Amino acid sequence: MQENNIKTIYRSDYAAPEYLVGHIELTFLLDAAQTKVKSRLRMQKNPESANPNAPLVLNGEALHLESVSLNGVPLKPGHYQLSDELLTLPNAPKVDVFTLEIETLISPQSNTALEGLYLSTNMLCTQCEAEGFRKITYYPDRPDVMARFSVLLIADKEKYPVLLSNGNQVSSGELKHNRHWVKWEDPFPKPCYLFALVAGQLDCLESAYVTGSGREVTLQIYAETHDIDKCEHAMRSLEHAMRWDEAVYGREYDLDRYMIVAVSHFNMGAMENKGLNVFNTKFVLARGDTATDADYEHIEAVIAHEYFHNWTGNRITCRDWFQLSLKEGLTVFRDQSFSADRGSPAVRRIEDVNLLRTRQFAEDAGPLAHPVRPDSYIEINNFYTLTVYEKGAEVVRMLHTLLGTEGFRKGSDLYFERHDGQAVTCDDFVKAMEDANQRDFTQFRHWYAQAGTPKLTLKTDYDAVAQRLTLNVEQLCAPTPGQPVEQPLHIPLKLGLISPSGQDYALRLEGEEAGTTTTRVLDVTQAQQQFRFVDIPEKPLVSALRGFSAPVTLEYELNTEQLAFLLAHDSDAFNRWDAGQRLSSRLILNLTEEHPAQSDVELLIGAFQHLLEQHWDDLELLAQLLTLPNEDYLASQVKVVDPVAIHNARNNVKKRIAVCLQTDFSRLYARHHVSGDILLDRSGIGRRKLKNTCLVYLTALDNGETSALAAEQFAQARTMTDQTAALACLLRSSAAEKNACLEQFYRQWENEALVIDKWFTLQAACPVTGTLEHAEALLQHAAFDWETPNRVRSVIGAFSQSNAVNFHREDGSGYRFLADAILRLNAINPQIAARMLTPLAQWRRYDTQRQAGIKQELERIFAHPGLARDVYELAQKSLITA
Ligand code: B3K
Ligand code: ZN
Repeated sequence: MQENNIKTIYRSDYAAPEYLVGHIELTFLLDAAQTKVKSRLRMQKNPESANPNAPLVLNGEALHLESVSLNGVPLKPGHYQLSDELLTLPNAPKVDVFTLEIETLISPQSNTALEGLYLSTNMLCTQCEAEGFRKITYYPDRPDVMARFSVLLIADKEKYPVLLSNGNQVSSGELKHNRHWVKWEDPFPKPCYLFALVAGQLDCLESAYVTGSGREVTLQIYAETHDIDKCEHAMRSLEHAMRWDEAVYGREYDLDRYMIVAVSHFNMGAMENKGLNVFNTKFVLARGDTATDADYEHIEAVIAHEYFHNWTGNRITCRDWFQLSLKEGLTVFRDQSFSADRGSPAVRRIEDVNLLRTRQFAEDAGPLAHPVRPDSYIEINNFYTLTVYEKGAEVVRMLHTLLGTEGFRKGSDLYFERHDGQAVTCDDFVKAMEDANQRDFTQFRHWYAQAGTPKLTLKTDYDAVAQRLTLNVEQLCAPTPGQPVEQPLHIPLKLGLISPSGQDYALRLEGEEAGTTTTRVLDVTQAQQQFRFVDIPEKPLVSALRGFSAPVTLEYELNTEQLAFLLAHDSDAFNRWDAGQRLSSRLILNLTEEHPAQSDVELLIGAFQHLLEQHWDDLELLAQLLTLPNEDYLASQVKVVDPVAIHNARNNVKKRIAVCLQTDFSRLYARHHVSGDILLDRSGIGRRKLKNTCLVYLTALDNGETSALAAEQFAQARTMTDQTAALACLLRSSAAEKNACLEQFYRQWENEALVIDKWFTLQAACPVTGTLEHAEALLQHAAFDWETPNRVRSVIGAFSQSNAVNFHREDGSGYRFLADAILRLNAINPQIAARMLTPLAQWRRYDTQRQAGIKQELERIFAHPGLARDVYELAQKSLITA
């Protein structure tokens, strides 16, 4: 346990900064072992400060302070106070502008937490969000202090030929002792979390872009030499994202250069530093033979996400970290809309909702639940959560649904016009949406304040004589510990009514004129509400929550026939898929309770057969419709989760489907499998997704013939999609070839770190018995490295988050494995350690034996001396008794 430095920060304690920084001049004498940082700040007392006598307080951690001077006069230690986290100057000027100069020493190569300035392979780079800048120099490290940055980088010419920072390169030159320098200036004032520098031996892929208004921008992607041939897709993605933001939001890029650097040691996906994005290599590098179709898709989405932050995050930033969703929720919504426009909107929506419903809903129902705009935190890095990101995006999407595309655009235009160059709040965003559309979103704002997933219950009453359907809607907001009474939310309920012959009825509420609309949005605002639809000649089925119009759980009783009917007929692709998921979940979960459900199996198989007989333009969508709900989703449908029973039941259903539809799957596989296929366009992606879905079913039969099919695909694959899909199927089967294939894969890709990550993941996530021992052995593999987050995620993350059946072994050994890893990571990289802890927070969902096993490990973690703040907070909150 760790008790020093544990302090809870409250949103209600927000106060304007005491001092402002107009300009900061940074000089770095770069060296991996020891870097000298000189900072020269032009500062002034904030005229809006509530406390005119407050001292000047600067944040700083793990810094060696060399000197401080004020207006050119060196300060003696008596003139300031220094603690582990703060540098305080009680007598800083209260009125005049003054200059503060500070020199510090830092050691990038010993920085394994990868926050601040650190060494990744041979490259020096930074990560400052949320509070990493304080590990570089003493500074008011908070997002509402915005300053102009000038940065001078000095380094050895051979080790660090490329020297990058934010903004524009203004000059450069040579120095003696084989050193050189480059000076950068960023004309846009920014919070220090957006500062970045990169130094190293890097190659560059360059492209020219002209904005809608004619500004010429140089686009550059930097990577290590052997990776530069894998940057084309990222470049094309960036160009598409830039064009899209111009067309959809009217936003152009604002500097002469846009740089992206791919680094192999990175705590998360990427970082939107102004003009100089730093990326995890995983979200930049792609070549058909090294990256899967899913990788291509994720790269495009993350490149777009970071680019979109230039307006939603950088030009307009957050006032404080409680407002994180202001930039993250909005930017995720923007990247989701972009991806939908680029590919199959239905499939993208299905993927996004799947993530939300399985992972975010679980977070929102567990001990780590918090509102989209949290009220308190101990370690802000713990709040880069699915709730802030994914639920935050759903909240923005609901505003879009309520206002329509035009109204939303009016709102975003006003937001950009009003707040450009400012640090603002979630409330400011909603206010702009309201003011631009003369709407009142007072009630809607509760979405930002209330944690928990609301439940929406629908009941219908059909009056055949009056040809009227009455829809009774009830909303129930989950009580969250420590939260006052929950208020009813403003929920956009998008729906349609489907006739017995499968047609959508025109929707007219009582008292309205007749119209032709077949899908509409109802404003649900009360705890209980009634809607009456007229002119409905026959009893319809409700297609509720079309496109998943609100992040809620839906209770609407439908029998299996009705679900099969919706799967076949709903005009809303998302709801078609959802009906299929509900239908197959019911079947699988019945099996765990050992109810024979032969008729239901037949029903599902009939529904699948019907799908297979239709003509499909969107093969990806067909593949989604044929995929059984994942184990996380199934787990979310039951009160007490038995991961082994769920896994087995799902497998059983999969096998029964495979047996019945073997001929269809084989035929479909043969039709869409093109040996040696490398087509990376949409049609290629759809074909591969569909035929690999067929392969999953076929190999579930686990016979010599199906193993041979997978082995052949593996051997002939020219795309990483086909190679890994085949290998995953082989590893799950009893195929004799599997070890040889694993071996071959390793030898083939030994020098491609990202592919070797896949090699680790495929094994750690494999549901066969004995994977725990295998994962333990993987940690001893020469290529495993505790200091590389991607590698840690590829084994420990994959095992604990994508392998429920092994992780939840009844003897508790899976939990022990994870806890050991967390404690080891605690000393190396607290952010990664804390990320790994989240599966343990879910302990209340399991049976008593598993609960005890998990709790025991949580307690062991919590009792560990020297726990980092990140791990401390999550362990402590997970253990709080409800
Ligand atoms: N803003 C960064 C995340 C920073 C995480 C700090 N622990 C990436 C993104 O959301 O775009
Ligand atoms: Zn983001």
